[in-house]
Amino acid sequence: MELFLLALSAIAGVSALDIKVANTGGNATSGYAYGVMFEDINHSGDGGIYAELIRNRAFQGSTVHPSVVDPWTAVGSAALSLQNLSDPLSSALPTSLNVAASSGPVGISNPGYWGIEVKAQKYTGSFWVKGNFNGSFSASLFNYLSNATLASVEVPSNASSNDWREHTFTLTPETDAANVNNTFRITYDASATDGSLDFNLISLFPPTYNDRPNGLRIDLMEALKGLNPSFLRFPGGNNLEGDDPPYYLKWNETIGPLKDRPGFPGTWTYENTNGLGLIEYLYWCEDLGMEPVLAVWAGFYLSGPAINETDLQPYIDDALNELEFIMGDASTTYGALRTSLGYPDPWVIRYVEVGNEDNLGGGGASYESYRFQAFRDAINGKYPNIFVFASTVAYNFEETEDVGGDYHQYTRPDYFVGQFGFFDNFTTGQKTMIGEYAAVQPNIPQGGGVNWDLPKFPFPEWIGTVSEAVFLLGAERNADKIWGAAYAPTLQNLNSYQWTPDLISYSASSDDDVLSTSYKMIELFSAHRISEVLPVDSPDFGPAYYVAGYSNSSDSYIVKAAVYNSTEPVNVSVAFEGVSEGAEGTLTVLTAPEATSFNSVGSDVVETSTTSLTAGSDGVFSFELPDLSVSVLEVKG
Ligand SMILES: *[C@@H]1O[C@H](CO)[C@@H](O)[C@H](O)[C@H]1NC(C)=O
Ligand SMILES: *[C@@H]1O[C@H](CO)[C@@H](O)[C@H](O)[C@H]1NC(C)=O
Ligand SMILES: *[C@@H]1O[C@H](CO)[C@@H](O)[C@H](O)[C@H]1NC(C)=O
Ligand SMILES: *[C@@H]1O[C@H](CO)[C@@H](O)[C@H](O)[C@H]1NC(C)=O
Ligand SMILES: *[C@@H]1O[C@H](CO)[C@@H](O)[C@H](O)[C@H]1NC(C)=O
Ligand SMILES: *[C@@H]1O[C@H](CO)[C@@H](O)[C@H](O)[C@H]1NC(C)=O
Ligand SMILES: *[C@@H]1O[C@H](CO)[C@@H](O)[C@H](O)[C@H]1NC(C)=O
Ligand SMILES: *[C@@H]1O[C@H](CO)[C@@H](O)[C@H](O)[C@H]1NC(C)=O
Ligand SMILES: *[C@@H]1O[C@H](CO)[C@@H](O)[C@H](O)[C@H]1NC(C)=O
Ligand SMILES: *[C@@H]1O[C@H](CO)[C@@H](O)[C@H](O)[C@H]1NC(C)=O
Ligand SMILES: *[C@@H]1O[C@H](CO)[C@@H](O)[C@H](O)[C@H]1NC(C)=O
Ligand SMILES: CC(=O)N[C@H]1CO[C@H](CO)[C@@H](O)[C@@H]1O
Repeated sequence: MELFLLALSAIAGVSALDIKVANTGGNATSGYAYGVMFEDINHSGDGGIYAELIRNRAFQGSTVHPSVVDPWTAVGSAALSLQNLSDPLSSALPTSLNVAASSGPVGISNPGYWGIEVKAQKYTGSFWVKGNFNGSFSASLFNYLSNATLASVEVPSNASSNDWREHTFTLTPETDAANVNNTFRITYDASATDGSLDFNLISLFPPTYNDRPNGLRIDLMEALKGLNPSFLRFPGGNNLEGDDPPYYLKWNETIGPLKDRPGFPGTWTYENTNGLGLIEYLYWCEDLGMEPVLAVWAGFYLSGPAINETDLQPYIDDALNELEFIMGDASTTYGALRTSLGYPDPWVIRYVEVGNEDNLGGGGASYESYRFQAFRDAINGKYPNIFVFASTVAYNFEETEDVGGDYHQYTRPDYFVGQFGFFDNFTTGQKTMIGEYAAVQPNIPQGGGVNWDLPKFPFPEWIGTVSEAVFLLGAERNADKIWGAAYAPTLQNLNSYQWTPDLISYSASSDDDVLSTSYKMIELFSAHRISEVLPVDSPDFGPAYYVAGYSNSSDSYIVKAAVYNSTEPVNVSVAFEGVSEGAEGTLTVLTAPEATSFNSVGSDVVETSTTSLTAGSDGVFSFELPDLSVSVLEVKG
């Protein structure tokens, strides 16, 4: 490659960075992707982005998490108990709630996922009931601090002791409630019953993103949209794998009517409803313009054991069935199933990950020797255009050149910065994604990586965010090999979580969403996509780290940078080949008051400065970048 050389006068200052960016000779990227990683951790799905407001709506349970009545409580003198009726609502939902009372106004009350946000908007609800009742149910939203009924609707009973009957209703409060200390209630006059009624699958949805039935929470979808994400990796994560036989995330149990979804014990201490299922994930991708990156179960539970090679075929077939369900037309068995569920148009899958972190927990030997290869061969045998990749970069598979991997890193800021050059030695054939990364603990004098026995940051901290930026720049410089990156975990319900730090935190109130410092950094980088990484004359990294490139979507030159561990501001001069004196550029710089600053409910510490710059003689842009800053310079081509 021919480098463009330019004489620059040396700039005074301890830290200086002079770079000259060529306009040819770079590597095209595959549109380096900032994406989203998802699994149901921290009530990310149930009680998170899945908009269902009722917690424990169908009394789902397992040997791991037996069914419970909690958090339902009785209204009036009713006695609540769980029962497995001989004629359940469905085989998937065998357990229901018996409400016994002989007289008076009685019923059941649910506090939602640590509150229910009530606004002047339309709520859509339903419940199933069995038993004799001549009268009307009352469905209502109730504030338990003021005892005010916020909205109420009469639902004429169609109940019968012969079979389960679904009742549907809408509720439209006239005003926004003052707080989320609200419950949803169903009440009725017990004297018009035979002494008890059985309830199941009691559901209430607010408006959802793009008005999807069984859809997603609007504020959290908008937060994700702000990241301009390219892909969604789902449905896990550890949650895909399951802890112990026979429980893992079975795609076929996450489709169809909610009454046919049994749920399962996820790996993060609670029973998943499976309301957020395969179709919902695909609409999520569609609605945010994200490429689906589908992880399939690879024959390994987190606790071990791996499925033996001779027993693996049914699971491989199952992955093929899943792909046929998503992509097949109505003439195929599973394409016909999808069509019968009301989704005639197939989706397209181009990326499949085999399992999750299969180097951990004792699954490595079987993964390397037969599991990965068997899934990949079968999937590519039927779908040659799908990029099937491994869940780790730990192994040399037989055909090293063709095998892509998934690199995960949770570490400390200094360690991340030390990894700036980590991807330089990867090969283009490896085509790696960074499926999970986060700075999770503060630096320690002796250096080194994470210590899982010690506490983690409660929220992403600024020094960690800057270190992640350095790491991402090291990856983006190698964007011909590293095709995308996703922070993890993405979502956290502040009222019940297992893991910190997280990218976006929230509670029942959409006013309290926390977009972390790392969110702000990714938002900036993701808004400036590089389609070609351009060579830089005399690269010199640290304390300023950077990547330079061209964006064909905005026809502009871009330099993304992060400054870490500098004792004073770095004087930067950037010249772009072909850009001359007087050219206009925009510099956006993110900083925070302290290395330890973090965003929390109601507080955003990230300061954004946007400056217009004009190229001086020889097309040089000169500016200063402070320590612990993240920045983007954009110059229209
Ligand atoms: C219902 O059946 C499940 C599965 O057999 C069992 O674990 C549970 O204890 C039963 N619940 C009740 C209330 O009988
Ligand atoms: C109101 O709801 C919030 C959020 O769930 C909770 O933290 C708080 O304790 C509740 N207040 C009362 C008085 O129940
Ligand atoms: C709400 O009702 C409960 C139970 O009847 C009562 O104890 C409480 O004082 C009431 N609160 C208000 C604000 O009226
Ligand atoms: C009552 O239930 C029966 C049996 O499921 C159904 O055919 C009928 O349409 C229902 N009526 C109403 C008003 O929902
Ligand atoms: C409901 O009404 C029907 C017909 O009027 C009557 O036969 C039945 O006994 C009533 N059931 C109850 C629980 O009141
Ligand atoms: C879903 O598929 C798995 C694996 O093939 C199977 O074990 C399970 O029984 C299926 N579930 C249902 C409800 O058919
Ligand atoms: C794998 O095969 C061995 C030997 O036949 C057997 O002992 C073991 O139980 C099998 N493992 C599983 C998970 O089926
Ligand atoms: C940052 O500076 C500290 C203190 O001098 C040093 O211990 C650490 O190694 C430096 N980190 C990096 C990534 O350069
Ligand atoms: C990359 O490879 C070179 C040459 O083998 C080696 O010196 C260097 O340490 C490697 N870099 C990393 C980050 O592994
Ligand atoms: C931009 O470049 C990428 C490759 O880096 C290519 O895939 C894409 O088609 C290009 N887009 C346009 C509009 O030229
Ligand atoms: C382009 O890719 C090649 C091969 O991976 C690498 O040697 C070179 O440094 C890359 N160029 C840029 C500008 O990153
Ligand atoms: C750490 C933590 O908050 N874990 C909670 C996750 O959610 C489950 C179910 O709501 C709780 O039981 C855990 O305590």
